[in-house]
Amino acid sequence: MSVECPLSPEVFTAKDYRSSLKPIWCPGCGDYGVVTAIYRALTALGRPPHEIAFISGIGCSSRIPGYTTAYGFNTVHGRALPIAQGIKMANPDLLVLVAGGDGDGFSIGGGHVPHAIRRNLDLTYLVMDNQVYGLTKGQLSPTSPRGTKTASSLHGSMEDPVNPLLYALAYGAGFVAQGVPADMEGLAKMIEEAIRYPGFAFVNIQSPCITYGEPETQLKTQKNRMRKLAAEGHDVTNRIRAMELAQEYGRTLYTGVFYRNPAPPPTYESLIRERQRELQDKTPALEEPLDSNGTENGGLPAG
Ligand SMILES: Cc1ncc(C[n+]2csc(CCOP(=O)(O)OP(=O)(O)O)c2C)c(N)n1
Ligand code: SF4
Repeated sequence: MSVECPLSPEVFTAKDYRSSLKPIWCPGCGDYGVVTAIYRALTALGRPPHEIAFISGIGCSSRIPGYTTAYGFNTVHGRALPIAQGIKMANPDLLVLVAGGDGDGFSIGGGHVPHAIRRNLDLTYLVMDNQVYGLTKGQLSPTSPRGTKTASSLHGSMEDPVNPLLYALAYGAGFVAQGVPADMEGLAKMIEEAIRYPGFAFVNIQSPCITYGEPETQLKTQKNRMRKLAAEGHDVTNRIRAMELAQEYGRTLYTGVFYRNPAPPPTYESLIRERQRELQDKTPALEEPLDSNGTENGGLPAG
C-alpha cells in the first residue's frame, strides 16, 4: 500500500525505500525480515527518502541503513544514539531512525540508552536482538540467556541477561514494543506506530541469528511461541502492567506494544526551540575581555 505524503506530491512505494545494495546477511537471518518491515512502515508513512536519516552502530544488524535509500550513517560501535541525537537537534525536521544489535545497544552503547530516553528526542530506536554478537562470530551478548554456550563461553554463561524492555520502560521511554520478523504485518505496523509516536520510541525486535543463535529462537519457531499483547487485552497506557509483562522477557515471547504514553511530554527539540525563543531578546552583549582584576577591556586604555 502507498499513501500520498502531505509534504510532497509524490507517492512512494516500498521499492522507493530499497537501495541497490544487495544485503550480505546469511541466508535466513532475521534482519532480512526487519528491513522489509521497515520498507513497509516507511511506505505507509509516505515520507520522501531524502527526509529520512537512518543511523546505526556496528554489527550485522547495523548494516541496515545501507539497504535503504534514506540518508545513512553506519557509525561507531555503540555510538548510534549520540550521533542520531546530534542529527535530530541539528535538523529537527528529519525523520531519524536508529538501529543496531543487542550488543551495540546494551553492551558497549548501554550507557547512552538511558540518556537518550530521558532526553526524549523524537527518535525511533530499533534493536535487532539476536542474543549474540553476530558480526564477530558468535560471542555472548548482554541479552544471552544464562547458561548460553558460545565461542566466548564454552561452558555456559554465568550471568543473567539485560532485559531491554524493562530497561526502556524503567527509564521512561514513551513507546516500548517488541516484534518478530515472523509476524511481518505486526512488525511493520509496530515500526510505523513507533515512528508516529512523538518522542523516543523503542522497538525490540527478536531477529534470529541463524548462524550462531539458539535453535529455539529461529524464525520457524516464532509463530508458535509468540503471544500478541493485543489478543491478551493488554492496556497499552498502563505502564506498571507493561513492566509486569516485560518481566517475562526471555520466557514468554510477547509481541506488540507494551506501552504508549497517552500524554507524550514535549520533545527535547521542541524545548530547545522554546528556549531559543525565550532567550532571543535577552542575548547578552558580547563579552569584553577581562583582566585578572576583572576590569573590562583587559585593563587596556580605551580606544
Ligand atoms: C569499539 C569496538 N569494539 C568492538 C568492536 C567489535 N565488534 C563489532 S560488532 C560487535 C558486536 C556485534 O553484535 P551486535 O551489536 O549484537 O550485532 P549483530 O552483529 O549481532 O547484529 C563487536 C564486539 C568494534 N567494532 N568496535
Ligand atoms: S551472523 Fe547471524 S546476525 Fe550476522 S548476518 Fe549471519 S545470521 Fe545474521
